[in-house]
Amino acid sequence: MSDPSNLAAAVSPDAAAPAPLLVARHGAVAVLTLNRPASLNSFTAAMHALLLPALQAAADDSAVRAVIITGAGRGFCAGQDLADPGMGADADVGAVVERHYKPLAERVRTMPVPVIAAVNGVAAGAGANFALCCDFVLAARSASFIQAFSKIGLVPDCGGTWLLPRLVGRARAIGLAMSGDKLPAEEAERIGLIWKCVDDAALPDTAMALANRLAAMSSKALAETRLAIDAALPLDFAAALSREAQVQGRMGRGADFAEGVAAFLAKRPAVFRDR
Ligand code: T3D
Repeated sequence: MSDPSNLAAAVSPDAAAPAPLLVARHGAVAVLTLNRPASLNSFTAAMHALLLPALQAAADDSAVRAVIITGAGRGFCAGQDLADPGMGADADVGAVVERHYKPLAERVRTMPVPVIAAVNGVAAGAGANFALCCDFVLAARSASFIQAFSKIGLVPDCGGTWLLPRLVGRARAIGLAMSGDKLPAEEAERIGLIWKCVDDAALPDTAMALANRLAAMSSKALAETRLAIDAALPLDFAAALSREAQVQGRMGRGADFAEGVAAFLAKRPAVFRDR
């Protein structure tokens, strides 16, 4: 993936200001880079104005088969920019969450293709939970995760209250959210909060290799797998089995299944097209 700032086509609402989001395409992989490094890529209204449309564009583009989200500079994302006018302490915080963080979390969790967070540095507040919304969280060894909300009198948002107990259990969810302590990437991997932690220098290439691998798979099967696992959580075993049968029936009628089986029997790589 190398330095995304060299590769990205910047999109900014203000041509004079550096674009707060960089969007690049590498074959079937879309790379979105949060680009406010001086403020650890904290979310502003201007960044939100680009981020959700960029995710939507990736969802709508049938040539995109995986998405990587990462940060420029030494941080991934420090959550809400607490100094952004209309978004910080003087804001109707509930309205900000409704308007920005809820659609963002929902968009990531329902993408038709896998989404990888390549967490290059600190991920705090909504920045941490935005990463945790992604299907894979790959983190640089020097990165960390902070549920910073309690320190400023808020509760976890951007899906944190739902995600944390499911990922690491109630005791750790409560511990992380109440303490607001910094959780190093290695510890985050050890307790199952994230997929993997890799050496800092290896993060871009590891993320791109994973994205390319996922892009070559059946996007439909991967998206339905995410949905099936989330949908099964509140179900009893019998209901989960019934849902599996119903979804598998639909998948079994799809072109990707026919192609997967044909490729296996012919001992050739499959070419999946469904999305
Ligand atoms: O409307 C709403 O508010 C609702 C939405 C809420 C969702 C949320 O995300 S609430 C949580 C908001 N985030 C935080 O509370 C985290 C605040 N940041 C920090 O605690 C620390 O910056 C970090 C632990 C993340 C990193 O610490 P460190 O020592 O590595 O860096 P630093 O020196 O604190 O930060 C570097 C610069 O980024 C600094 O600016 P400066 O002094 O160099 O000009 C700092 O002010 C700026 N920065 C970091 N985080 C934010 C920020 N500026 C604005 N907002 C931030 N969230």
